[in-house]
Amino acid sequence: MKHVHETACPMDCPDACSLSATVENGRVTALDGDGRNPFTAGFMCSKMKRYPERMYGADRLTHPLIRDGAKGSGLFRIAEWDEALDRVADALRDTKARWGGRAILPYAYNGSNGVFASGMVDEALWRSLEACEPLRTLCAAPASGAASAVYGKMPGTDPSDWVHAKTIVLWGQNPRVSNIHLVPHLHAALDRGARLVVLDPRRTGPAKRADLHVPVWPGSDLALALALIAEADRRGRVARAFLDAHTRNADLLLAEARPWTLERAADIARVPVDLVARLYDAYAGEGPVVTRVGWGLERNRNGDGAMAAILALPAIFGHFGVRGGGYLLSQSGAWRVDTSQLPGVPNPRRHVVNMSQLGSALTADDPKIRALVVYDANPMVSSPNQSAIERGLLRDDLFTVVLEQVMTDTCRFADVILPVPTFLEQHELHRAYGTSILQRITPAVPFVGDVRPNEVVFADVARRLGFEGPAFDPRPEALEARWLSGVRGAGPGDLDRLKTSGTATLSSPNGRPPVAFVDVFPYTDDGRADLHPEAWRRMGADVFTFLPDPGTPEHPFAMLSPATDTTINSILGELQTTLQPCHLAPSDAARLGVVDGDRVEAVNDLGRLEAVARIDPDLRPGILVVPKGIWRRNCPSGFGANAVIPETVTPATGGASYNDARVRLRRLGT
Ligand SMILES: Nc1nc2c(c(=O)[nH]1)N[C@H]1C(S)=C(S)[C@@H](COP(=O)(O)OP(=O)(O)OC[C@H]3O[C@@H](n4cnc5c(=O)[nH]c(N)nc54)[C@H](O)[C@@H]3O)O[C@H]1N2
Ligand SMILES: Nc1nc2c(c(=O)[nH]1)N[C@H]1C(S)=C(S)[C@@H](COP(=O)(O)OP(=O)(O)OC[C@H]3O[C@@H](n4cnc5c(=O)[nH]c(N)nc54)[C@H](O)[C@@H]3O)O[C@H]1N2
Ligand SMILES: [Mo]
Repeated sequence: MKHVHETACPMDCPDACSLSATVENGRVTALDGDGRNPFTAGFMCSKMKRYPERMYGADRLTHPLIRDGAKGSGLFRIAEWDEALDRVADALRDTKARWGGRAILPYAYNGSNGVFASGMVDEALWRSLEACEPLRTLCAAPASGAASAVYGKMPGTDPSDWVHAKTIVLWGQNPRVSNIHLVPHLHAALDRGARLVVLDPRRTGPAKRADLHVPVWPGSDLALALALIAEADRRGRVARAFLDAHTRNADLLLAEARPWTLERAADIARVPVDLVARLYDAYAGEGPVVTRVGWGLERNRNGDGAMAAILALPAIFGHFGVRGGGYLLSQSGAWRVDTSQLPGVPNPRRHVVNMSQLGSALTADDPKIRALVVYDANPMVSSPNQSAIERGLLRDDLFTVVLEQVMTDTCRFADVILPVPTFLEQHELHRAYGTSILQRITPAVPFVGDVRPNEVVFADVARRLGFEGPAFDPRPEALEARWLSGVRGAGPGDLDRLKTSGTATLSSPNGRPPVAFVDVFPYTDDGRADLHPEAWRRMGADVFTFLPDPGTPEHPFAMLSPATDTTINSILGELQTTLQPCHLAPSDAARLGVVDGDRVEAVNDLGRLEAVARIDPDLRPGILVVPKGIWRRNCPSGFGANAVIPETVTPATGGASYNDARVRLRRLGT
């Protein structure tokens, strides 16, 4: 028996492919792209082709497990659900009774899943217990915070409009890897004569095709953006009429930028000044100009200010108001969803824990975390300061439960592991962030093993603790209805299509994607863009003051850990067989006596990692690349990029600063 099941990919990726799953005798045997999502248009990435191997692989979790050996030993015994759930409920009840809700830490990111996987039943439980509130800063905190503060997260320039652009700026993004369905739109524009500008420390694929590649030193984007703004001001190139009509606080931003010259920014970015002058010309020249703002530039101490200043550029230069001009960051705000109200559940003020500082949270005394609930996350691999996290997870007085699909590096430290289904076995609703598409996900096959979705697990735990009511209803139809009732941005009939076809996109009155400042205006209170965000000033966050490079003579190398095309964060990392690489520039390799394939170590005060040296002509001297998401089994000393990544965060949004890792590099041998 063979049939095809229509579904959608919920990975943490802008694209959100619509997929068809081939099902033979109750098993998914293949995944293919299909055409229901016009953006992904029938093709899918190669990494997700391997998802069935993950689903049925040796690491798949199919039964609840209870620790049966020392902490971290990885020894477990199979248990019935009732026993496992009783343990979890007892631990939460006891912790709350003895130490208060502040001793319970839920640790959840988005897990590469849909909207049911977090923020729904789980959130009702945490509010009821007055548990710690995790601040979701592992990714996109500066991006999302700046997009909200400046434009209220209005929709950006739709990729299908890029063909109209004269200049495309890819700023801190590598779409060939992390957003492949953008590439055809990029090529279509280039084929029509558009110019391409890339700002990236690495010579990425698009950088090789670019008319201008600015190989910025990591963390210097704030300086560059402020210098562009100041230069526009000095040369009278500021779009004054637009600023007066549509923005607030532009003069504050101009004043903030004034001390920055192109020379000073070039110095900070460690690039020749003529490259910065050409960057200025690209912004000041003929439009439409569209900036694709990526996430690479936010992952450092200056991330908040860099994001806000770059987002201000289309306003300063007057790039809005035309098809193909403006910016594209995340479209996640397009539907204007607010699901913060949970029916019948109080919303007390809770102790906030920044997820990028888990190591500190688990080793602190006030509050001392006694119960940790990890779901939709793999902190042993993905979160900063890996050694501190390991020390915390090894504490004998910490009870840890992990809800997972596969035996991740984090699971090995659990007291209880609760197995959950993958998107091919489950009901979900997924909202894309590269376009506005919503897609309903239904099970392609029955559960693999004795697994239960997050929402069912949290409802079961809540019931054991005496919490009940509509907010704890885990049925997919109830969750979908509740989520959809929070949508504020849908046009007439937009959501009806979800019911009939399982997908929905935002429509615009003329049937074409909205043009900013023509069809849509900032979703801020007054409909204006706030170029020097008041929200941040009120917090006292000084985001536009450039913080200097954290490198020292002892730790001079800047280590980046970007996405690769074989994993999504750490997902699918279990299928990898190659050892962790560390890419370095040929001149650095020659100086250190390193040849390709040598064993090297990167060290700083936080920790050390070992890797296989890869000489990379696309890197400038002084930069190392160790990809994110590598599992311990592929790390020669058991430590990955996050072993040397600090817990320092950005001033306004608390964003992780992965690319602030500074290390020294040493050859260990062949
Ligand atoms: N295949 C694949 N796709 C993915 C993911 C994945 O893991 N694998 N992850 C998904 C997720 S969760 C996200 S958030 C997105 C991320 O997607 P991207 O925005 O592409 O983010 P990164 O890969 O972190 O970095 C992008 C680029 O920024 C550069 N960069 C690093 N530091 C700086 C800097 O200071 N300034 C500038 N200008 N550039 C810098 C890096 O060299 C890199 O080429 O991709 C999503 N898509
Ligand atoms: N060094 C370094 N580290 C980074 C980054 C970097 O640039 N450099 N960038 C980071 C970025 S962009 C991001 S977004 C974060 C991601 O941080 P995390 O979300 O912690 O990392 P993932 O590897 O995506 O882990 C998600 C886990 O959720 C599980 N999962 C999927 N669906 C479900 C579900 O329905 N229920 C449950 N219970 N679990 C589920 C998956 O199996 C997977 O193990 O990591 C960041 N880590
Ligand atoms: Mo991310």
